[in-house]
Amino acid sequence: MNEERIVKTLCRMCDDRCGIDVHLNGDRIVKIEGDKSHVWNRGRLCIKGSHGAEMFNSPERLKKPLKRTGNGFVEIPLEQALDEIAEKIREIQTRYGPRAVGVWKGEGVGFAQQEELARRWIHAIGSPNYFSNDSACFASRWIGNGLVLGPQGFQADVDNADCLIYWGQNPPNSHPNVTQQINRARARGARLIVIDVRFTQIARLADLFVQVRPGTDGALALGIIRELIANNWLDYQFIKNYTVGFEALKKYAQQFTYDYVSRETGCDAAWAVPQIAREIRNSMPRTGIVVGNGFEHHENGVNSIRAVACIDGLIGSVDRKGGKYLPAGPGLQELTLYNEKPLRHLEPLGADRFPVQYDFRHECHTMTLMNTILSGKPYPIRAIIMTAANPAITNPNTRKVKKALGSLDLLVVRDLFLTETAELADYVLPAATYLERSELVTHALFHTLTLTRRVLPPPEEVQDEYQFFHDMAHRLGAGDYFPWKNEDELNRWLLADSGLTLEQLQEAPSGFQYAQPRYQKYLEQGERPFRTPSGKIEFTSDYLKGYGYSELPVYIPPRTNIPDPDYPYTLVTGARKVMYCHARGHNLPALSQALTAPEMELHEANANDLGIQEGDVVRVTSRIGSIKIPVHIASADEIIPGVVQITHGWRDTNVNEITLDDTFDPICGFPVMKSVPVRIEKE
Ligand SMILES: Nc1nc2c(c(=O)[nH]1)N[C@H]1C(S)=C(S)[C@@H](COP(=O)(O)OP(=O)(O)OC[C@H]3O[C@@H](n4cnc5c(=O)[nH]c(N)nc54)[C@H](O)[C@@H]3O)O[C@H]1N2
Ligand SMILES: Nc1nc2c(c(=O)[nH]1)N[C@H]1C(S)=C(S)[C@@H](COP(=O)(O)OP(=O)(O)OC[C@H]3O[C@@H](n4cnc5c(=O)[nH]c(N)nc54)[C@H](O)[C@@H]3O)O[C@H]1N2
Ligand code: SF4
Ligand SMILES: [Mo]
Repeated sequence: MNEERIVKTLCRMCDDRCGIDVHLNGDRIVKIEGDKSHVWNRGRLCIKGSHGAEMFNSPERLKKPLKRTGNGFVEIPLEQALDEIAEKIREIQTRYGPRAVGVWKGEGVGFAQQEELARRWIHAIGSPNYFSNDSACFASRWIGNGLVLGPQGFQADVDNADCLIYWGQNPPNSHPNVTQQINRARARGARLIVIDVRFTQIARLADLFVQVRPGTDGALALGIIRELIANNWLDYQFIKNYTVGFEALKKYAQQFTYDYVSRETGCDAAWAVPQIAREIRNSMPRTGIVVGNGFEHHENGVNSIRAVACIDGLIGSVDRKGGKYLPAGPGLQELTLYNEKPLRHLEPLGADRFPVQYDFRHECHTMTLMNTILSGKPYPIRAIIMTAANPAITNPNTRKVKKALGSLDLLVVRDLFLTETAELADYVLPAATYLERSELVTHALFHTLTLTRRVLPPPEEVQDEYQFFHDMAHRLGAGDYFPWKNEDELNRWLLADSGLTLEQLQEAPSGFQYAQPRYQKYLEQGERPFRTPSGKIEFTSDYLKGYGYSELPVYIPPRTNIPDPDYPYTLVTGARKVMYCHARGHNLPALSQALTAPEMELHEANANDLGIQEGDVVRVTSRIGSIKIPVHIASADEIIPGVVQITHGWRDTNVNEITLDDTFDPICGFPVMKSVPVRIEKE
């Protein structure tokens, strides 16, 4: 009989990176438990993490490459699949030019190393067309914060904050460990403010909950700015020495009176604004403000995020203990080729219309991609190599996504399962899971670096991300960019300048602490300590002005504030459910049993108007289509009247069939997935 053994590594069922103990019996994973010694999750796991073995052992997991034929998919050997794919890529690049091929990385492999491999590969073969789930995730927060503070990884220092503001984020569902951090902070007396359109789980813990209409956070933030300025609750020394644009912001914020903010947000601003401002003043500078995905899917997201980041500058919480802290990175080598082989002259797709997105993220625009595939304009894109993404469920306007991806000359999908997107592919390649690869993962807030373990080798014809991009680059004459024989060699190279070794990391399976926290680093960094164009915190941005945008974080009311008689409701999507990560997990019994069906949250007053009872099926129609879905009636105050919420990720009731792919935040190009005008009818 085999003895049970435990291997420590990190969970990647979502991107939260909890420490896990993987229990093995021989070469079988029998269970996964939380790593009690891990600084982040301290032994806890969410339901997804503790069922990682179910995904790993799933009978539905792909183990062989599939090729589409006239009779559907057939299994073919890996080497043949790679040869044929490389040949097709060569043909397409010869016929249409190098940029006719793109790569698309999804949330399934997270960010950092695996993302950088995809970026490296596409540049190595001469195309600038890198796409990812980032076009609808987190990039707009990066840009909004980056425009004000500089594009670095500022994070709320939750463990040391005296006041925490969770704004458009619900950690119990999306970041369970953050909830524990918040609980610990509250136990030592920190205050908690939550601002959301829904009375969420985190709102239930809050000292102060403020409910706003979708897409109106910018108005509230500017109202708070006005209040802070009017009361002199500011860090004048910091403003004087380290910021630009204060007078212009002060002048602009004057319009954000209680009346105006109340009208826009729907909250009682005369009550909410002074209370929030006073809480901020009482904890200054130990105020940790977190903005979530709730800000991102609106036409005014970046400017709303900028307005919130301005508060950090006004109260001098930037890089302060308990404020908006800037942790040090581990100093890994750069895998991407943007410096070595910049390809902007090849017109990365969407960079002309959304140059800020490209400047900050070196990322193309997935909604433009769908139109480009279908129209051939501004130039043909005929092949997409996709890994760890399922945009046939997760991108807006999924009917168009399916049409576009299905019409490519070559679609290759690397996944663990035959997803809705994989079903459109010419080749489906089975991918290694997080338990079958080894990568360097940073928990910046704790300054730890972890080398994740290859708990088991992948099955014979299943490749990790590195091996795939390596083999493909070598077949396409770009092997020089992928000189490392395997992931271990790559990891060693990544560490070369960091002063760390693989061996050191191997000896610290729950993470190696590479640095100690240090605050106010800007004091030591001369005249231009922040990475903005001016080197200071930018309340106004000349850079944005240069592209024709407003220099101020202006608030433009969302269109949904004036209801369209044909589409009188505002659809918010994507509120996370703890058992699923986007379209993932729905095929795993333990997770799907925890929540068996999607539903639409509807305010009880609206339900009464429409004559709808709990569980009734309604038709929800936007200007691009309809879906049918059962209703959950939210009691008064749980959701704002006139607003409905549907979570994405379901195959048969896919809300992204009705989200819009042609209405964008003008700065970052994000689609409106949280302010979609819809009509609701009882079926
Ligand atoms: N279980 C699980 N965890 C996940 C994911 C998952 O799919 N499942 N996805 C991961 C990913 S990729 C991401 S990006 C993060 C996202 O993580 P979060 O940002 O934490 O997303 P949510 O927890 O859904 O919180 C979004 C909140 O915004 C609110 N909201 C919507 N519109 C508005 C608005 O206009 N203003 C305000 N103030 N609030 C608004 C919603 O009601 C919701 O409560 O979660 C990550 N974690
Ligand atoms: N309406 C609406 N839509 C949204 C959102 C919203 O709030 N509302 N949120 C958006 C956000 S924030 C995001 S991040 C996107 C996410 O969108 P996607 O990137 O499409 O994310 P997933 O649906 O999780 O798809 C990940 C895929 O990776 C596969 N996978 C898992 N592990 C591995 C691995 O190790 N290797 C490989 N190769 N594949 C793996 C999974 O099986 C799954 O099919 O969705 C967006 N879509
Ligand atoms: S939050 Fe859950 S799914 Fe995400 S890493 Fe932690 S245990 Fe895994
Ligand atoms: Mo995301």
